[in-house]
Amino acid sequence: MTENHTTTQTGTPVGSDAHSLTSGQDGATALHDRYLVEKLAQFNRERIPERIVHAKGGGAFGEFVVTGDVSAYTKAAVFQPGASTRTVQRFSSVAGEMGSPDTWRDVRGFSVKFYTTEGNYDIVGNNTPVFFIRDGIKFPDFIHSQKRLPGSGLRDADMQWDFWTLSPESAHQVTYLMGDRGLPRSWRTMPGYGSHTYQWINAAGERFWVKYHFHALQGNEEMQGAEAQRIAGEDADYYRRDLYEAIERGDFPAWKVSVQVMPYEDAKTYRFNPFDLTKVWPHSDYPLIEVGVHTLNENPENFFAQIEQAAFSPANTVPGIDISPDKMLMARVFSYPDAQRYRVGTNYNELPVNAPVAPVHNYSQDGAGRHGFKAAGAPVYAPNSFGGPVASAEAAGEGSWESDGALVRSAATLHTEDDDFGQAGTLYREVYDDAAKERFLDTIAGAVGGVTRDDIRERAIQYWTNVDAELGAALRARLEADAADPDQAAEYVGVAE
Ligand code: HDE
Repeated sequence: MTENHTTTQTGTPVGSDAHSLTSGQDGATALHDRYLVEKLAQFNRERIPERIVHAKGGGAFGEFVVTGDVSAYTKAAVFQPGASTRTVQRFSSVAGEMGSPDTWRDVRGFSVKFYTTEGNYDIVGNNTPVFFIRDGIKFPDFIHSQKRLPGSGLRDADMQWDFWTLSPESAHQVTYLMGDRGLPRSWRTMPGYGSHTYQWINAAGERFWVKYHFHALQGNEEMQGAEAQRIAGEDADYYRRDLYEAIERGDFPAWKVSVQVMPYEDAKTYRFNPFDLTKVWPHSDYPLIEVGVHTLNENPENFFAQIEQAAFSPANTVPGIDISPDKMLMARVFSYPDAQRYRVGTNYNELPVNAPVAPVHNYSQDGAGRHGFKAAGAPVYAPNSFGGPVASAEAAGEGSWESDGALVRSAATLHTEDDDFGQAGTLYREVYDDAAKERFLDTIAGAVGGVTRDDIRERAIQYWTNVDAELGAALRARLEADAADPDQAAEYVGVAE
């Protein structure tokens, strides 16, 4: 028997990959053809549930090299001068299913797992610095409104705009989505953000609030609606192919990583609530500080094993980095490990793509698909007198903050400039140039034009009026003109597909 003979899953040689075992050439198939049964059974189980959001994506391995000195703000080994750390990154679209076209208008996911010496650190962000909502309790409703109608299974502009206009905190993110950021040219030419505010802790125990920014060294490039529409039909895997081919030819994409750092005490009096994910911190308030460069330099050998099963989580933090009182972030640190246990399996962290390079010591054990195990005499409980691992007092105090006291269900704020539309208006007026403003009007006119219910359409016009009064008036005029002459109406590419 040579090395290259087909075997069963248990290693015994098989007789044929072409012919089932039958009683005579035209007879019934024998149930005891266990290779046939095994082959069909394995095949039926090839799929795991696709991610409920961010199902379509791609990724690669890379390296993060520190180029700045942020040791005054964090003691995390991964960010100390001279450190370099292996990583895996996954990019994604949010709303579309696993086979959906890469170039549908959408926000894009930007997840990086750093295999640090102190355990895995994951930044699971997007290509926009804000999000549609500010409390995780709304997330399933938001996603339902962007996915499909229960009856027809179709996406639907009415429910998208119904949710957005009834949740005005979405305006800032929708202004990004309907702008050029909604159609990147490639994953290589888009920025990434941690989006949330995180906490950094330095060696002296001092705390800071930080936001991460990844700027593509390739530059930012987008595409226009008509081109995106065409590509969606021609090559659904346009971004995935672009990344894979670039890395294959040695054209390694890289991002400069910077942070904004806010002193711990500033959070209480800053003009915006720094833990509200619908807000940015203007750079004039907190400038960017260089941390390092992240380069993707190695394609996966196996997409399923290394990218589909990659399990990212904002709960994966390391000493010197923790979460903040952002209600979205607190919901996410519960949700992601839960998603992985369901989607990949209880022991997902044992898979090579998810396993840390730092050793794992704790008293969890067993479960489906367990691979690693404790030595025969190792203690299986804590506390114990047998030299088992003990929790560290140093880790116990980290990542804390003062809370307001009583348990409440409200979002009252003391921050002076916390309204839903202000920063969206600033983005539209001050960041978009005239050409970008025109494209923006085209896009929202196309999108709102897909709304069939008059009350929702009217609310959408009001929503954009709240962002910018002139924009609202221009949108109303445009929708009226489009209604009078439907042939001239802009074709809308994207979320309302
Ligand atoms: Fe996610 N999100 N999300 N999300 N998200 C998932 O995790 C969730 C949010 C983001 O490349 C899921 O493994 C909740 C914000 C990315 O594998 C799930 C809330 C941001 C990815 C989940 C949010 C993101 C996900 C789907 C509200 C940007 C892809 C399966 C509290 C700052 C990760 C999975 C990858 C994936 C839940 C909000 C980014 C279900 C509950 C905000 C990039 O766990």
